[in-house]
Amino acid sequence: MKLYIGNQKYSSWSLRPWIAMKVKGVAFEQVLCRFDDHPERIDFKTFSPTGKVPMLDNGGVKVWESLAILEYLAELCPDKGFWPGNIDQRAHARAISTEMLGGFMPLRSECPMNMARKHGAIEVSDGVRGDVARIEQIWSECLAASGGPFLFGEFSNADAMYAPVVNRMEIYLLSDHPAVAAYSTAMKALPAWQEWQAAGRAEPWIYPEDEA
Ligand SMILES: N[C@@H](CCC(=O)N[C@@H](CS)C(=O)NCC(=O)O)C(=O)O
Repeated sequence: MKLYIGNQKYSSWSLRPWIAMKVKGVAFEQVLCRFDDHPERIDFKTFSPTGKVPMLDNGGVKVWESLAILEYLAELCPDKGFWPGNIDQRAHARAISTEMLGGFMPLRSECPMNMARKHGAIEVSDGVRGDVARIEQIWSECLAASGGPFLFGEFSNADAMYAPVVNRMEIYLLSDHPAVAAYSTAMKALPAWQEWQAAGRAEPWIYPEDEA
């Protein structure tokens, strides 16, 4: 199984299936595809119909779109708990995952994920403040209901979808909500998180458009 990903410093969509596969112990080969115009750059259109990463290739079965990849993995490995086992929790997990996929545009555009950025506040819009408040609500409700340490207890696809937000909250000092602190501590303790972050920090390539 091959997972095509973008730069680990910046590619928040790539992080989602990558961290889920690592945490759940699904073996895969990763293919790093740089965003810039370097001569070694692989043209994303040669492997991905949308020209975007992430893209999973399982013996010729191609799945693109981060949430579709996570759904595929859940079906491929039904015993690994990619989604919560309880139907009510599963519905909730899918709802907040879809909310992440299609929403939070101000946060996503003004506060890009950046694994190597020094921590420091930036000026943000009311839209970002609204997104942060909604995410604080989602995380605090889920953690209160499940008891943590992840949104539905054990790590699930919902956590994969929100993983990049942990970085954004931290580097731009966006929240001092206790649920954000608790959730971030759990996420950052994962060996998979640490592996991704170390790889992102080791990348020498800087893209000004992703440096808020
Ligand atoms: N909705 C897509 C978004 C994918 C996406 O925007 N990927 C970015 C990297 S994080 C990308 O491939 N950008 C390259 C480009 O737009 O040329 C998903 O969930 O996978």
